Amino acid sequence: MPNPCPVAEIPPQPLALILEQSTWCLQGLGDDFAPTLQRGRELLKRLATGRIHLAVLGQFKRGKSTFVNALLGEELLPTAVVPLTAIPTFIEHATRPEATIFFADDQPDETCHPASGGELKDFLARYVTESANPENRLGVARVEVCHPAPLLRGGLVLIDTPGIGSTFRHNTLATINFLSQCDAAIFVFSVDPPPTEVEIDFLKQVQGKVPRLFFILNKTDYISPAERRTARDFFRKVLNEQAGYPPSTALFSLSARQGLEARKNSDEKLWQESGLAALEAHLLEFMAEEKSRVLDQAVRLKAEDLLADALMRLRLANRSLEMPLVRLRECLEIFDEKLEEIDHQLQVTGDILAGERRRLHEFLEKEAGKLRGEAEKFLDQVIARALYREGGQPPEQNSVQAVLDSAIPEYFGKENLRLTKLVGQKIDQLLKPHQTRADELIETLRQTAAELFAIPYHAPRSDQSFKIERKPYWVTRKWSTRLTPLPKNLKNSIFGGPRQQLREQGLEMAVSNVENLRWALFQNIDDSFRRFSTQLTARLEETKAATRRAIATAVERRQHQDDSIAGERERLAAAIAELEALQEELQRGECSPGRQ
Ligand SMILES: Nc1nc2c(ncn2[C@@H]2O[C@H](COP(=O)(O)OP(=O)(O)O)[C@@H](O)[C@H]2O)c(=O)[nH]1
Ligand SMILES: [Mg+2]
Repeated sequence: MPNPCPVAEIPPQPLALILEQSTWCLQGLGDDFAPTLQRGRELLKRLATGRIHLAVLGQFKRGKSTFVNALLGEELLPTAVVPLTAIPTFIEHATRPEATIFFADDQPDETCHPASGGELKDFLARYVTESANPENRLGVARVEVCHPAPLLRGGLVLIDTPGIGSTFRHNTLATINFLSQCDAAIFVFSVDPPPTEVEIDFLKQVQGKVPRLFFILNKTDYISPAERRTARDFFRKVLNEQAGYPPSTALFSLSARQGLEARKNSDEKLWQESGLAALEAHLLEFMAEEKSRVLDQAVRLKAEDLLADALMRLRLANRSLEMPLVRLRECLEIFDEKLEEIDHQLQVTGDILAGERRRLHEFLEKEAGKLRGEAEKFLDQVIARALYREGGQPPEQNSVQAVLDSAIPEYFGKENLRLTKLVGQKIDQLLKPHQTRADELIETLRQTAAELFAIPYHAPRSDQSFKIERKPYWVTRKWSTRLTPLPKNLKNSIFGGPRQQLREQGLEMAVSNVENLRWALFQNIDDSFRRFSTQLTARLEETKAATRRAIATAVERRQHQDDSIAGERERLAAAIAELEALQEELQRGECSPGRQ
């Protein structure tokens, strides 16, 4: 057996270079290799544009948006002394600034291609400020901004998040859920209030949920340089003693306001003094180290599979050209029988999946029914309590409305998270065995071909399954909280007075909010199943077509005594040698010290 990790004397070639050479080689192999070539190009692109999601977290008014603005070098995101609406903003690199608003329901996205910097700022303010979009009535789910800031050039995606523990408590929950999809986070404290209970509670919950967490102590311009040291030690101590973070945890003192001023006036000295220069350097270092390590690992495994797949098909074609024609025809027949068997199994899988989907719908109906009952009870109690507080007075609709405005988003926000997670787990649980089975089917196909034609077989090393790459998703939804105004002179009667009517409206509200939630989850189930089936069929078809074509083309040529066979074999042998060398280079890189 060859040594899997030969000692590297010459440093291995960079992964991007190996991939580039592979795509050149694949390019010369004709249309049959077009999908493989495409995959190679995608891997190269992924290496070049690999993204790291960095969330900026903290309680409201700590200076999160000011800090992001300082990094961008302009006052783009709205900042305010009052809390802003609960909408996360994703900022990624592009040469031209641009912003897109995504809505929670079916409204089409809205994009702004600004002619000036001020235009983009005004556009954003229309959607993410409390004054322009109170309580997020417009139903914005997410904002994406493209910006030319050099810091973002390497694939850093900054995410300005709504404050934890602010107006709606479920923001905190949504933040924690969302964190698992981020690569790193910066938590912003500010020197004016000492760490609050909300902050400490949040940080305790976050431990271990995000791979890398940095801390910032903002607004240091309020205090003298001597006090900064004391403040930093104090925050470190609290972080350690109350939230359980190690004493060595990175904590950067800075003034986002000064940083922003420095950037706006191109004042390098102030940029250094503001503390932002040190933080920016740290971020760049983090990006360089972490990003390349994680990406290199993932792309390398995929590249190995891609080369192994291309090599297998080239060897298959080569062997088909040299094999006795009778034996070749026999092999093709056996292979076609195997294909039929696989088609049959695919059909069976399709039937089972349809059944699983039905059962999942039933499960959802049951959960929604349960929730409907609980929500009705909950809202009835909330309204009854609000009415009780008013004693014998005629019910004041505005005060009941205020109670509902805060209770409904919190209650349904929590239920939304719970059910989305539950249904997501069920979908994963149901699809997982089919995914494994589909991977097995594809491998059986390749293995059969390898055995029939006596060529080496390489089991895939990267995770081949159909993982759908998602952008971090912030769970927000518009909940119905509005009471219909009661007629002014409505009196108590046997058909129910104003109290009775308010309680009935509460029940209707419970039903309609649960229905919204049920409908969104229903769509989610159907989407996941549809995507799964389409991808499964496409992948199997691609492997089938590619493998069979390599053999069938050879049969054709042999039957017609094609004169070009000798030349073709030479061409194939050259391509095989080239890809084998690249494969070896890839493996050498994987074993070389310094990686990992
Ligand atoms: N003095 C001072 N004020 C700041 C600093 N950073 C932010 N602020 C102010 O704090 C308030 C809240 O800032 P904002 O960025 O909207 O906070 P967010 O809610 O955490 O996004 C605004 O009035 C900012 O001008 C800072 O470094 N120093
Ligand atoms: Mg903000």
